[in-house]
Amino acid sequence: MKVDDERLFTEAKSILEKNWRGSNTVPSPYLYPHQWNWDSGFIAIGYSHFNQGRAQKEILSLFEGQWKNGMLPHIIFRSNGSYFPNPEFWQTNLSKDSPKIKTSGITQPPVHAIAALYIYKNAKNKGKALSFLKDLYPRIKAFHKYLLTERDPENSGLVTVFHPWESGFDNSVRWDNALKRVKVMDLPGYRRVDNKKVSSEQRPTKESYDKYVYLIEIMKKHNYNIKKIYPLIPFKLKDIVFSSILYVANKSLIEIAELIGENHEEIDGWINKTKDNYFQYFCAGDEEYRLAYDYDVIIKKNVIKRTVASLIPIYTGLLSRDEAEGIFSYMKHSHFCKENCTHKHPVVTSMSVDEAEFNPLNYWRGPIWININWMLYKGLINYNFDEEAETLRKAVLELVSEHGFYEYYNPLTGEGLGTDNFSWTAAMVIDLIKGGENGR
Ligand code: 9WN
Repeated sequence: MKVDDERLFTEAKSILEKNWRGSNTVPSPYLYPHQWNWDSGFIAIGYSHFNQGRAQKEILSLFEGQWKNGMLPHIIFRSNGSYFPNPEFWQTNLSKDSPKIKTSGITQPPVHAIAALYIYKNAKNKGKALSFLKDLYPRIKAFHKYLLTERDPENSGLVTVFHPWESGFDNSVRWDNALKRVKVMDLPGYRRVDNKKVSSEQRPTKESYDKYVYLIEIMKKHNYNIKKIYPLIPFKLKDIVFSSILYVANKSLIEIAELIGENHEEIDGWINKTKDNYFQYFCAGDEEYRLAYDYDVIIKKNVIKRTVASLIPIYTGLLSRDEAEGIFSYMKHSHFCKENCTHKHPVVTSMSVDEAEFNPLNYWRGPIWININWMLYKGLINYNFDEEAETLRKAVLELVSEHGFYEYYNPLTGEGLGTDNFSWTAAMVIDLIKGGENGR
């Protein structure tokens, strides 16, 4: 199918325009009427191609929610739009570190340095972009420092998540075993909104939500004090995607430091620490596929489930060419659509179609997500797999062009799932059309 890039770009742009709320962009007006952490990073990458001012504002407004300990929360509440859990549920005023503005009490993957560098590279007004970087740099650095200290008492350079929502891959099979160990007690009453807005077969189960809520209750009980939470929370994993993004973000932060004349020794130290431990923690000796897996800090074991997270190391550039080739061949034989597909776009699914739990409709348990495919695309480019990268790029654009700007897609049919008019899908499409940083 031939995609009309101009038409797709105009549509994507109009979705971001519609979802813009004066200082930030909602991920989707219907399902997510507030500001989300990693969404804003991806969204800013989209804006960097046509509206420098908005791109900068998107990131700066997000950092208005930063906590005094450096934590950047996963949600900034910006309207009365209905969403559960709402600020009354989070009660972040229990923490001495929370800001005045209403936020959630957990974080999400740090794509902001990557986005900020993008904004600079694509900026028409380099002077303004430099002031933006100067303003933002200490705040991003404080966030990364929080992740590499409070969220890494093991001093590994890899981040521990306390809650599936922190990973951004909420109900992924990656978290199933760890969640089995979470025994819910004294759960407060709560009312979900998500499964009234989107068909519940596409959303996490009640059992998952009970655990999500219970984990937050533990954090509240300890006033969101990480030092108290760390030893006792029953869900604690070194997240391979989160840690990979942080590694790439630290590389961007070094480039930013150089642009604004800051010393980056401390960041060099972080990068080296991540490099030294990445393989030890994430590569579980999977002889058959040589994939990488999250590490469960409590049972000191890897989570051997074949999901798209296992392919994300290609995004870091930490792999040898041989290892990257291994990832790529796996990507082809087990994650791409197979014979039973009615749609033929070779776009990567969130979970291997060969895993028993694969479900084409349910959220992070099978469907295709565009931001993740974007990371894989960037990884392929890094290793000069140009032809393969182009195949993936075209496939993503075809999928969206045929089926619309959805939150996720059924890999068997291409049908859009979750909410429509989804901002990061639009933003990633813009970047794939416009050719990345510096039009690459
Ligand atoms: C909880 C906003 C967010 C994304 C996450 C995605 C989904 C929220 C939810 O939506 O999570 O944070 O209510 O399901 O899983 O990655 O940031 O788009």
